Amino acid sequence: MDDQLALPVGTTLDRFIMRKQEEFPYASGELSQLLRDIALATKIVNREINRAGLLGVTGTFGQQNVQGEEQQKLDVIANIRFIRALRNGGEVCTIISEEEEGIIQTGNTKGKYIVAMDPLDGSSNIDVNVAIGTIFSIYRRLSDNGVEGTLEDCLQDGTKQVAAGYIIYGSSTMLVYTTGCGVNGFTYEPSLGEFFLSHPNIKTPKDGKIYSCNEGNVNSFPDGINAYLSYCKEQRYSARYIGSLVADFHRNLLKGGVYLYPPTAKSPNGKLRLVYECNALAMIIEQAGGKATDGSERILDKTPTELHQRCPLVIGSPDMVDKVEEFLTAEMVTAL
Ligand code: FDP
Repeated sequence: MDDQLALPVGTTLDRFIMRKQEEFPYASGELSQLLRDIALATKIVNREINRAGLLGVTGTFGQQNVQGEEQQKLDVIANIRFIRALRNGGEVCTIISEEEEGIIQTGNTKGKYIVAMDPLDGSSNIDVNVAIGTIFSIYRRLSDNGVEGTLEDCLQDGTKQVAAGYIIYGSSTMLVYTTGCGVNGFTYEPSLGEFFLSHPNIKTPKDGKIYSCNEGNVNSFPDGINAYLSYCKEQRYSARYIGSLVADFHRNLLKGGVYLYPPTAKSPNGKLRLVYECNALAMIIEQAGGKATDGSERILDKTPTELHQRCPLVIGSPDMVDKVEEFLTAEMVTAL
């Protein structure tokens, strides 16, 4: 009983990052520092989100971002907080953000890393107290140290990510990340101001019974996707769609399921962004034993040509992603 009431607090994120660094004898500690900088920005953004209703920072900012989407005040705040933390940390030379059209130079020309991020994902849920998130990818720069990062540094294949992660601001706040050796999840303890390892070595179920997509778009989904959705109903799967990519992804990662954002009439290339949404989640799901494709091609093999490039996404439990692809292939064969 005593044990249940006073559980040990466990490994902090800082200690975990330090231990992982020690496993690599030549590691310089810069990536570890960068991960700590992200964790610091997360704590600040978490505070702003929790107090948003009281501080009057809900609602729109009055401007559109580069995608023509209405920016929320918290989108802008999160963008500023993350950029500031990465700039002050010193390890990042260049940043790509959903909220900014061009690449952002931090002034740290000796920084070895590039960060691509969606500082606040799921904007439509901000004002209604529903889970939202942050997504990030970390790349090693290709250009020489000592100069500003280049567009080429920012348009690397997803396979080149050295780390990727997300933060979910939900019933509790969690940071989940991978450096290519498995996926680990940390839960924030607000009274201590620390993240603690709560979900070590996350593996996604091989198969699942949850499908997640915006079925309001069925009239313009590809036939193969609609055939798959009919199959889900025949199988009596559960439909679960929050409309915050991070939250939908996180639930399916833990419980087993598939998330789909196919091409639609409004977004013929899908809605999600390859460089700072799809790639990070694709690396995480693969590290957890799952799959991510655009319906036919592995996400991590796609070479981005533009910073804000969109791409269809099918991501989740491997057997479910395979099944979606089977339906899409059958559609192509019948269309021949
Ligand atoms: P949002 O535009 O609200 O920021 O990243 C884009 C995203 O949210 C995802 O988080 C979410 O899954 C998706 O768009 C929701 O799009 P729909 O409203 O078209 O379903």
